[in-house]
Amino acid sequence: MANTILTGIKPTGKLTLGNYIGVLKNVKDLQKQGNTIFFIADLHALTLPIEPEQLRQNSIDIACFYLAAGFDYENGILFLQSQVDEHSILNSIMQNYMYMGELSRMTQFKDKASKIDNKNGIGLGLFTYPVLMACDILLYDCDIVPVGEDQVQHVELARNLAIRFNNRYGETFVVPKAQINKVGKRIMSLSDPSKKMSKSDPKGDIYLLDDIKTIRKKIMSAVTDLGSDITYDIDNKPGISNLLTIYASLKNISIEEACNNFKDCHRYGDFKKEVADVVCQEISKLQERYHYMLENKIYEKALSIGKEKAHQIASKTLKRVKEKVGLLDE
Ligand code: ATP
Ligand code: LTN
Repeated sequence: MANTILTGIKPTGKLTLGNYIGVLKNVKDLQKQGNTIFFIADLHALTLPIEPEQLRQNSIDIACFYLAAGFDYENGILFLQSQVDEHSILNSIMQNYMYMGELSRMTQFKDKASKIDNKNGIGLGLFTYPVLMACDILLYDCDIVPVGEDQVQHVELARNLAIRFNNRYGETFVVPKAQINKVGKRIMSLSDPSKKMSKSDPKGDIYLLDDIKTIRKKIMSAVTDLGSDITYDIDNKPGISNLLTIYASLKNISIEEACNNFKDCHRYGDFKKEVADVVCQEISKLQERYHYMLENKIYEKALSIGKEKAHQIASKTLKRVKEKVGLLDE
């Protein structure tokens, strides 16, 4: 049987080059590898304060970017998490099988909670985030969850939860596995290459909707390291290594091949110009397709078909779970 591949992006802010390289860029290839289910994790975006209008706009943007990246919604499923009620219902069942100790060890929780000044004002949803994320995954019997490196810990938790539930009630859930990119699993900030490029913590990062001139400028002024050789060395040359990763992943080549392309280059400026060319070319094509999806409202059709298809699958899983735990179904 074909694999089921599922992933989500939360509409917390404007999408970055990190999101593109980590997930969006692979959408087309993933679709060749199995049944694909992609969604917009809008309920997850509520775990930190966000303006309603911003949330709505970000959600539409993500749908358009999935489509612009080449997602074929007739042969896969694209939907909004909040429009498929089964996510929330399964969440209220599964939270009883996840332990507080496990949740408090999650790096994302510790990281995001540490940035909130008022420690009494940390929402419960931020803490229980991985339960809902596990439900997103388990509802669709999916085998593979392609994510950036930062999300692997959450997928592991979903895996443990599935195994725990199956042990208690018998085979119910497919046990999922995270899949990370060989190149580009963690794109770093251009202004501080010790930090992840992240849409909710802007650090001079490249946004997919930045104008092309701005993107070029940001790359040309990216923080680099001492020396002038173009070599991959995360510890001593984090800035250059990050630019090499961006270059290699957009050109679909290995880091070794990328280094080889620049073995005779001894000027950071020349190297950055080539990286900028590659990024600008790719992003300008993407932007063109994004505008097409937005202006022609293609996303509305994709989401409305996707919602129905997602509901069909999710309702079957939920029924199975309700039966197992002893909840009466009609
Ligand atoms: P936030 O800043 O709100 O935590 P984010 O930018 O990390 O968001 P998500 O919605 O959490 O974005 O991520 C969507 C997908 O993009 C995830 O699979 C995530 O791992 C991946 N991703 C995000 N940032 C990067 C990055 N810098 N490098 C590689 N992959 C990334
Ligand atoms: N937590 C993820 C978004 C997300 C997700 C999921 C990814 C929510 N539910 C299920 C994969 C599978 C993130 O922050 N990128």
